[in-house]
Amino acid sequence: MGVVNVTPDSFSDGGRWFDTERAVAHGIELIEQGADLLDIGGESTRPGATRPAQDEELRRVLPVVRGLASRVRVSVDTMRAEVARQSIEAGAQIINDVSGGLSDPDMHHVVAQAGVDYVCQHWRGYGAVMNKLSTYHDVVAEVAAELELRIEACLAAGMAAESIIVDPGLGFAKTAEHDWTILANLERFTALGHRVLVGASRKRFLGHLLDGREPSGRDAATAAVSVICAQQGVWAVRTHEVSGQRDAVAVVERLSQARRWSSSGLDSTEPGSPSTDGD
Ligand code: PMM
Repeated sequence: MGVVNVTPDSFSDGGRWFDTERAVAHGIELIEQGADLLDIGGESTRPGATRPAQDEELRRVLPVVRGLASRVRVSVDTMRAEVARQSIEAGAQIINDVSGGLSDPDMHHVVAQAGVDYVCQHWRGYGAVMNKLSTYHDVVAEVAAELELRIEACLAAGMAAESIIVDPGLGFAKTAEHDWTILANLERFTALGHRVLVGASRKRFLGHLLDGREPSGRDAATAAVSVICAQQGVWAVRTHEVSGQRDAVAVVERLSQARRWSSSGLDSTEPGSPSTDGD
């Protein structure tokens, strides 16, 4: 899932794609790099961020959705039911709600009525306060339990179980230590029985690991996280850069094919086996 932030203030690419034409061109570039989905967002969720008014969010997002939805599956990153409703009308097939429905009481009903897919992320509060909410005894158990409650709310509003995608929400009311603990226990989230999405791209916990390196220098580390996610059966990773992530996931897929071949007793140099072109 490639990220198209139509915001002046997102932490890793704020302002770069902040007009319709540039945002659509960036989306097309990510499709060319191999993105299967694009996530379009008009509100920065970084710690300390202030929220745009709803009209401003609509003004940022809708033309970009219209410009990209005929080319690829489009997701819209919003916490507002009205933005979700109008985005679906404009062609979005997924609503990515980082608040899991906690921000807007109408969100689950709008999504359920439209019958589109819904990313239900773990969340405890808006960017302005979320760093104060990162207290856990057992982060994996608590995030999984809080997500289960949100899944129940989605189902109660009439969403089909298959349309729900869960996301542990790396960096959302979580310290770097919490993010690593979640990544070390991804099976707890795939065990919830829904598709899982992970958004690690260029995040703070990778910046800490890399001694404070700038967000744009964190893509190789992000690709390493994408490998771990692919190995753990995560359905999608949300990333700012796509080509390196695609390559990383291709290695995991090729390796699991080689494992299947070798465990079935077949030799990869046999006719009809994957290419042996000498590289
Ligand atoms: N992270 C950000 C924004 N939206 N959505 C989901 N589902 N998961 C995430 O981890 C996530 C998200 C923050 O990153 P950005 O400012 O680079 O968009």
